[in-house]
Amino acid sequence: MNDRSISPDTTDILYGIASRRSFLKSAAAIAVAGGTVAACSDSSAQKTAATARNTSGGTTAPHPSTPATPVSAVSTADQMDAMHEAGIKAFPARTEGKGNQLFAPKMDRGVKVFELTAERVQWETEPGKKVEAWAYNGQVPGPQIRVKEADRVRVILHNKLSESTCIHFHGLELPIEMDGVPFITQPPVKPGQSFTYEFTVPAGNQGSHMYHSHHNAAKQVGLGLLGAFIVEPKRPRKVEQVDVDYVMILNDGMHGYTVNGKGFPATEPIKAKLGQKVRIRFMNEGMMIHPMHLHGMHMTVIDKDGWAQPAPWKCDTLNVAPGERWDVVVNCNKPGVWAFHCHILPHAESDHGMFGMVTALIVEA
Ligand SMILES: [Cu+2]
Repeated sequence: MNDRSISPDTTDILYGIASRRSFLKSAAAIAVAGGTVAACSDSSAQKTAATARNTSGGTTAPHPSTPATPVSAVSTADQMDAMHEAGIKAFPARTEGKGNQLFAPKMDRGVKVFELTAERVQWETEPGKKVEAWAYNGQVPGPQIRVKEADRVRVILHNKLSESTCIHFHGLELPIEMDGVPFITQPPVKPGQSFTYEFTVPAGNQGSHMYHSHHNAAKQVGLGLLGAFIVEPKRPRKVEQVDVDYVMILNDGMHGYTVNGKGFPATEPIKAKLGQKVRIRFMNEGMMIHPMHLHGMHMTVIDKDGWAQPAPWKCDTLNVAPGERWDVVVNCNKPGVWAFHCHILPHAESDHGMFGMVTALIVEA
């Protein structure tokens, strides 16, 4: 087990291991481009990088030693800007693995059957940053379950982890024996065991819900045992007739600040055409609040935890607390690439540029 992945220090969460690595790379490249290093060995690159980092305004870096050649404020600013630019230009960066993929059920005499295997995998959260994940079917977030009000559903859980686990269906109002809380409603599902959950989705319980581990959850959900459970209504309201339906799951555990299991620049942009309506289903599986801010256009809030709001209301920053789901609709009436990020700024940007909970809404003209 990679110790760092289960007990990261704050610096790793804030700056990210890969960010540091790519910082070293870009700082070395800048040094070469600027003619300050003629032939660049690893150690000289790191020295240059360390000098650049120490003068970049970071508060956690050791006190800078006096560089041989004084670095002017302009070149320091240029170095920082180059790192910021490189991050933006890399977006959306390719990484291995995609979470939250739509899960097609198998049908068994009218029952929608979803089989989930919980197991350890390696997960790339941003380019070059591989972490240990505990995942359903190899995905973080787990595959997206989408059913309809009043559907009969069977979820078969196989535990291939080294710990017991279980699944709680967060937001669904189920019979108590299907609630998925060890020692309250069921025994834990031990390593090597399986457990079958089966229920009828109650009428009126539509909306954006979640499924996740409810056993040693700070670790298990933090490592990736979570997913979206969406219940489509039998009769959709006019307000929810949209062109794009996007699930955005936030997390802040051992993988750092992530949107659908990835950190910027590996996050996925939301794409729409001018004039289209986009529904965003925010879900917070983390342990911190995340006020999500969209630039350029407002969001109309229609649902909280799957329940319709008394009347839709507007905002541009929406606080999403742990366990909450908020559904909003954006009328995409302004073309461009609009930044979309958590507004707790250390979740989104550092000296090295944007990272973590940052993505974009791209409105194509
Ligand atoms: Cu945040």
